[in-house]
Amino acid sequence: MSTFPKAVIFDLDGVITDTAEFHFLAWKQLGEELGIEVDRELNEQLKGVSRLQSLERIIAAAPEQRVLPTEELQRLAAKKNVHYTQLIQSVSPDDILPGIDTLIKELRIGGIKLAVGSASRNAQFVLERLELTGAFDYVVDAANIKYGKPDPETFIHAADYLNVPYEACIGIEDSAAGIEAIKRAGMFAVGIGSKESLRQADYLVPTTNYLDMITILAKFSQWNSEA
Ligand code: B16
Ligand code: MG
Repeated sequence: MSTFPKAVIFDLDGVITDTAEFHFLAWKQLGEELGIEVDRELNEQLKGVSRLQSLERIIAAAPEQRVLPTEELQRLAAKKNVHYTQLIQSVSPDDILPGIDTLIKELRIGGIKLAVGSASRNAQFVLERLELTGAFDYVVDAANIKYGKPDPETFIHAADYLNVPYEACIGIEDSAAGIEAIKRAGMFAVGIGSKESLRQADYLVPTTNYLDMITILAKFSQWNSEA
């Protein structure tokens, strides 16, 4: 087994840029329109989860149970996306989270392939706004993914495209669903956030400021030698 990774698959929202906050604000606004409170605790369960599934979780969290027809769910999901796309118009390269630019550059110099594995159908637009489109060898199109996170399909799909064995991949995620997806894909999982929500991560840092290539490679190598 290689002690050096061949690919790193980055999550987008909450890892490369803080659009996770914009998703929260957009769901909160929709929640207010529906009379359902979307607080940060509920929001943790939405991170990394597809738009429609997030909406289903919000509706399930309402004190009184509601059953909405599919067309209504789709209309509400589209409405949330209107709120969200308004918020992301202002995204610029200044919004790349600290440490990410350096990490991308160092990994590229190290000859490691790079991909984005996001559940967001707005990922391409956000990457364009960040002027990062050319930085990755592959960007997973969420529209082509049948089973969203926590299913491993997003990460498997990226590794297959890059032609890299799963155990030679590192996934970086800020969501519990995403960390579970990376682990189910048989990859090394770097978590950004708290131990309470990202228990399954192989290596955890509180914020992207702490992402350092040398440490990540050392932790990966240790994980591989223990496997
Ligand atoms: P959209 P990630 C995920 O992106 C977000 O974490 C999640 O909150 C959102 O619901 C999902 O994308 C779908 O996004 O509505 O833009 O298609 O974290 O996987 O990069
Ligand atoms: Mg995320």
